[in-house]
Amino acid sequence: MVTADDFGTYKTSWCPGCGNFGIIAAVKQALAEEGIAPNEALVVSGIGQAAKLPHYMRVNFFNGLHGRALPVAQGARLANRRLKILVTSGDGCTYGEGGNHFLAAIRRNMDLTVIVHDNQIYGLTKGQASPTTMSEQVTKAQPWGVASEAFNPVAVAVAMNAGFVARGFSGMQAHLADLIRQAMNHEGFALVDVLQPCVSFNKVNTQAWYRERCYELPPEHDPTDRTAAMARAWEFGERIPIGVLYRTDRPTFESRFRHLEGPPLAEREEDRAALERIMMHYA
Ligand SMILES: Cc1ncc(C[n+]2csc(CCOP(=O)(O)OP(=O)(O)O)c2C)c(N)n1
Ligand code: SF4
Repeated sequence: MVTADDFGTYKTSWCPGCGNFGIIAAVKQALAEEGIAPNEALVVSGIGQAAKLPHYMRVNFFNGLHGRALPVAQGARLANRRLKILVTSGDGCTYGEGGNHFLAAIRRNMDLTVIVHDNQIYGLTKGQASPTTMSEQVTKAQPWGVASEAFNPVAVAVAMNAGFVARGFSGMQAHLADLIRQAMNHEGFALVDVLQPCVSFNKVNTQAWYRERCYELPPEHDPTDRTAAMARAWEFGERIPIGVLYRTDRPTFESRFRHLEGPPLAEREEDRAALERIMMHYA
């Protein structure tokens, strides 16, 4: 039986009270509840405080560059479909520098669970606005307030017909672990945008701010109803719905390639003679 303890407990460099603690606990809990052992999972991240998550787990992991977790994860997915692949990175990494990769990955629809630690700020680089920082919010780098509208990742994902779109809160670990489990069981691109406080650099969207606003989607919410999902996705202010906003089935990128059928590429013998014949075309 796999337990959360199998993923280890390590000293971190996160600030006491950071939402990353709730997220890492939920990730371990979800993997354990699904019976996925450390050697059966791969966690890919970019750069940032959130992206340190796999450093603090006993699991296969890879750090891409800032904004580049998704290209690495997609390559890994093509090479080894036996691994359960999770992507964990920040809102800056995923929606800012990695914004185009985010859009491309939704279009492609590979089987990945993408967990975005959305603290609405750049934490690692000490408090500049991220794409999800609220308009007019004052930060250390934007002393007159953010002059752009905030990016709404869940609305964009619903608009692009992403197969699974959820929103969680780091302060509700059991609920978040359940969302991550559902995302892992969805075949295709699954987004879990997780609201989390950054106690050091975001003095507006605090633990109390989120706790006052976050409410669980009512049972009558139908996640297959795209219009209803879009309406809930735009609810962000006095009330913020958490749960599975939207889900739909779409063919995965992997299922469109016949040569990916059978054993994972990582386990196949390469055909050097065929490779040499191909290379000769370019000689
Ligand atoms: C290509 C590149 N651009 C910028 C940076 C600097 N940088 C590192 S982390 C970061 C922002 C981190 O914010 P976020 O992704 O939201 O994660 P957090 O630290 O808040 O968890 C930036 C701008 C970098 N390392 N590489
Ligand atoms: S700076 Fe913010 S995001 Fe980074 S560890 Fe501290 S509280 Fe967490």
